[in-house]
Amino acid sequence: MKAKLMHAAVPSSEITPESLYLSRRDFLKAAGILSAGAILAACGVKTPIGPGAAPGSAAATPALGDELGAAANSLDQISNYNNYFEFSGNKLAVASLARNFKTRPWSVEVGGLVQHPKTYAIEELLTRFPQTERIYRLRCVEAWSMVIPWTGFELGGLLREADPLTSARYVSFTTLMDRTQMPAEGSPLYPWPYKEGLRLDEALHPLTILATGLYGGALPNQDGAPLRLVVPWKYGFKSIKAIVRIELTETRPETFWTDVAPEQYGFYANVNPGVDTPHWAQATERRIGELERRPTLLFNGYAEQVAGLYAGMDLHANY
Ligand SMILES: Nc1nc2c(c(=O)[nH]1)N[C@H]1C(S)=C(S)[C@@H](COP(=O)(O)O)O[C@H]1N2
Ligand SMILES: [Mo]
Repeated sequence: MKAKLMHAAVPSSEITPESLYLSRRDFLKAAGILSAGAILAACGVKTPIGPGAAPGSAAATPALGDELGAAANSLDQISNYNNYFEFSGNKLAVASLARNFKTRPWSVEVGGLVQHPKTYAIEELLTRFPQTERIYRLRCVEAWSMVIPWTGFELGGLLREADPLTSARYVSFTTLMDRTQMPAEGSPLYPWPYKEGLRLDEALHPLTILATGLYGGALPNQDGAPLRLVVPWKYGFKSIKAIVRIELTETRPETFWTDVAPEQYGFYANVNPGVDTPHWAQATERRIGELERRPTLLFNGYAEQVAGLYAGMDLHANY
């Protein structure tokens, strides 16, 4: 029943059933076309070398997982447990409320402090920038997490095309404002539309992507279709959904949750087991589908790639 709900959200022609996706990958692996190492290298992640990592061993492991060996969450889990306050604060209700959300026509305005401001049709973004697969952990500040096989493209490619002026230091992102489709945007409790922001160097980091799909198929509406930011080393609220505007700015942009409760949601929001936030202890997390809690990793396990961005910064004061 859940699976039907989920598939209804995206035209079935655009969805690759999870089982088909996995078996196709097995085929590619067996044929030597795709190796776990190749996938990880594409993610900028070093493949572990050791007794368990002999060449060919990947083909014997059918499950899809992250570079730390954790299995990916199922499409059913990823598309039925969602934070998307424009539709509902109830994670289990978002999928059905977002079912008829219109993702076409869709355009994204790129502007602000750039040489080449431009409004892109979503189709152009999908064809112009190379789409890659990234299996990332998503860690919500509420202390739950998932492993998600995204399709998407590096935000850096788009920003380089826009060509930021030397005065540009931040990037701001804005979600669609449309009360007819997103009922909660009529609520006076929140400062709509949803906004997020990154420092320019964070936005240009190769791990930062704009996601356009999941499990080789289209991005379900509830996960932020047609275009959604993914910054895997930061709490999930930075990964803004249904983006319509990307703007380069000189000063730090206002962001939705920081505006709602600054003591709770910092601008940086780097995953950090050593810095508790007022409502949630952050040392451990619940991976959706697991019973035992697991330890939370500094920068969500991406420290090797991103810690350098914060050299010399006090991570407690700047959370
Ligand atoms: N526009 C918008 N983007 C959003 C949110 C939201 O409410 N509105 N929720 C954020 C939060 S808190 C999280 S944890 C992730 C959840 O992504 P998922 O539902 O695909 O797992 O989306 C983020 N992006
Ligand atoms: Mo979140």
